Amino acid sequence: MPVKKSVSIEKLLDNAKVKGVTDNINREVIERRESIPPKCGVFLKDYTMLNEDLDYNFDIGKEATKSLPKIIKNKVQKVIGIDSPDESFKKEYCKRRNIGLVFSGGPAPGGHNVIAGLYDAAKKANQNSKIYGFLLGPDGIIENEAVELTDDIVDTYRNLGGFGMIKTGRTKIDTDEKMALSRETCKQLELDAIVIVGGDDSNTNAAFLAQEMFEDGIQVIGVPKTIDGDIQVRDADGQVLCAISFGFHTAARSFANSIGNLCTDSGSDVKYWHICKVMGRVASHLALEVALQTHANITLIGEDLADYKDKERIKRAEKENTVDYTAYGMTLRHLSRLICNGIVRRAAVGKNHGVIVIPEGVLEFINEIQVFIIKLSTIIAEYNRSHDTNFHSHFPLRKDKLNYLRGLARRSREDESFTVWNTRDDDLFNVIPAFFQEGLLTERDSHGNFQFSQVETDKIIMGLVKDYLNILKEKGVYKIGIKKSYYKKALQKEELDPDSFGPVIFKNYIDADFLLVKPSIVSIKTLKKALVRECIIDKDEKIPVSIENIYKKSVPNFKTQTHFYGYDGRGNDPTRFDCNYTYNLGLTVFSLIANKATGQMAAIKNLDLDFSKWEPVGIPIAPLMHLEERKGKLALVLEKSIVDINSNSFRIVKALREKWLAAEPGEDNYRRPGPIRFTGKSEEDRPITLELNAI
Ligand code: FBP
Repeated sequence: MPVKKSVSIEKLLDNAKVKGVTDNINREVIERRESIPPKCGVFLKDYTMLNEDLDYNFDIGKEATKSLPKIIKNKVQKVIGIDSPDESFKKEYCKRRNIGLVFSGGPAPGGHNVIAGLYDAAKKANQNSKIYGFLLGPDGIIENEAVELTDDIVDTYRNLGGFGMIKTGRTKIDTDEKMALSRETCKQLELDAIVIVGGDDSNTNAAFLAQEMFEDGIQVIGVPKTIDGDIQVRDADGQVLCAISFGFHTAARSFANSIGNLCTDSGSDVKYWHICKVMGRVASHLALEVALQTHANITLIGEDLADYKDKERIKRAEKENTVDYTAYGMTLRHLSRLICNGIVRRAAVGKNHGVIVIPEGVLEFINEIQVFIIKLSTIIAEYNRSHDTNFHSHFPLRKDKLNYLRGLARRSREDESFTVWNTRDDDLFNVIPAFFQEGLLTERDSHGNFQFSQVETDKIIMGLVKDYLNILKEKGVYKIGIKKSYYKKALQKEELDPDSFGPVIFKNYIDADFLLVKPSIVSIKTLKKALVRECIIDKDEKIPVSIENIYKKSVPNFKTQTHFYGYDGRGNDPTRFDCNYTYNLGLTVFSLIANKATGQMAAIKNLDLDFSKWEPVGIPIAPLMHLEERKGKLALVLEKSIVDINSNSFRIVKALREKWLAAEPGEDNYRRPGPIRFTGKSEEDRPITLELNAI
């Protein structure tokens, strides 16, 4: 046979087709880059102005009034489009400006469109305006590391995910020195305004910067970013101003696509429970949306666990005229029992497989864990404050950290006023698994937050679940149900009478579709004993092959695969909802700047309604701030929104929980969300949570 001469690699790499398919840029990217999102009605006009909307009220705290006097009286501002304002307005609106923008915290899909919206609006008003992107987060402001954005840079990232254009970081501008350096940067770049695109902590930062730079005439505007979805703003009367932060929809859809695929796999291969941890440092919004998108069999919602009340304990305590604080909130043990219950019930109808969704921050809602987190955060912060070195560098090993804690427990025995770590805390801490101790002692982020993404939440919960399932297996409670028709067929093949064996082996032979082996039969030995006792076989006879096989099929093997969904969803290209939302947030930012606002957060009202009803607004940040425990001390911060257990979305998930567990014969009730689609009409217009909460 003639040998075909292969083409040289140089020639191959030069081939047009090879070049096309190995290029960094594909059709999806080109389509995304070329697409300009629709603008809200007000932005179709040449100019915009702001109208104070006095229908919104806030419960303003004393501390916020004291610390943020220059911006505390800010009101909600509605953006209005205007065609032909007077000349002086036009002149001010279109004056040449220098604006700096920074990403702060974890990436969230849509950030690039905030820049694109701001850039387009600023350049439309004045071609000579400059937009600077600070590099690597707030460090870029402190160190004056900035890049002037150009058409080329901005066009490269339109509608694309990540924060790659200027990167991000988690530094906090929280000392006089960092503040002075930031002010210096603003002076050097002759900035008129700084835009901080970030989560609750970063918007808190924005408020303090706005206060600090008020006299300098530098405006500071925040933008609500975080995949966690925990920046949701309502006024004191519950009127919604910002229904969700940007990035949430994309991350949830991305997680849901993967988890939906696991539902399909689980129902096909029928041998694994897929354990899916999903991001969300504290609140369970992402898990809730994933539940609605996929109908996974079990979804934990942290806020729901915290709300649990053990009625029996409460009654018992009431009778004794005392209060049992442990009756409020679910314990880890109780939670593991509930999960086991779902697993055992599904197994009973032949489904020893399924999908469990666990929010990364769920432990924050478990009382006993929360106590440890607060105590250890206080200890670490106190150590860092009073020593030259950092707690984690001084005690790099777990055993050193444990020794330090033991020392504190000793101190508590000698000094009654020292209560932060006592002997009981130390004893309890020492019996938890090493990897979990490691997790609880992990370094806090620069805002003093506990980093849940570093903790193997799923491992902790599933460890307890596995232990208890083993107990249930030994007790003969955890069994796989055998379809009656299958059992009968198997026995008839061996010419045995199913009706004489059935009542001896199964506890529900007469009236069930799925047969459950009696709890007393937990081994081949006990199976034989039962058959001999009922004189179905002789002592010396072997168990019939089909009976032994059926028994073996009834013995569960709990096999899991664990998955973590977080960074992947954060890096996904944005959904159309997030593309449109963020582009209009960028336009709103410019409108706020051009109209002299400061200390405001750009937002879009009515996200739950049709796009034509979206209303760009500025929300005052200072009135939203309240005191919260951070690094062991009370600090003024923007409140995080957690899942409201009275919301429609949660109540609906709760009501459908049993259906989605599908612990009954028949198919599961999974939903296939499919991948994020930039074009086409098949994707929902907004998060399902938003749709439901708006009803
Ligand atoms: P932000 O609140 O900064 O947007 O970040 C959210 C988040 O993605 C959480 O869901 C997660 O717990 C955390 O960031 C992970 O942090 P890191 O990127 O530092 O690992």
